Amino acid sequence: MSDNDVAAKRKTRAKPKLERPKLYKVILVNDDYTPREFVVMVLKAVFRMSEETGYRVMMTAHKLGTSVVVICAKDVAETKAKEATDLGKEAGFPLLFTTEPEE
Ligand code: TYC
Repeated sequence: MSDNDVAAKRKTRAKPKLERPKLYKVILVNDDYTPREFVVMVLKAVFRMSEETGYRVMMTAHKLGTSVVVICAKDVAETKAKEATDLGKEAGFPLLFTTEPEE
């Protein structure tokens, strides 16, 4: 095989496909004990939400049971969910943030 043939072959060789990393949802779970204002404070502190967005996300969980907070990389989702849940725990509230893979 000549050098030219090798060069041509390289160009047509299939690139190994890099799988796009799966995205994860952070989910806020409603409970009967955590004060509404505390939930909004956590959403603002951990997820950098505005008061308005935090209130909307909190009220969605309050009314429907759960609310999607953010969709991001797995490690970020898990770190933030733990950070936010721990803030509730430290204050004596059962506030819960979970993660799940996006479809
Ligand atoms: N349901 C709580 C209350 O009435 C407020 C609340 C909202 C708690 C959303 C958790 O994920 C939550 N005080």
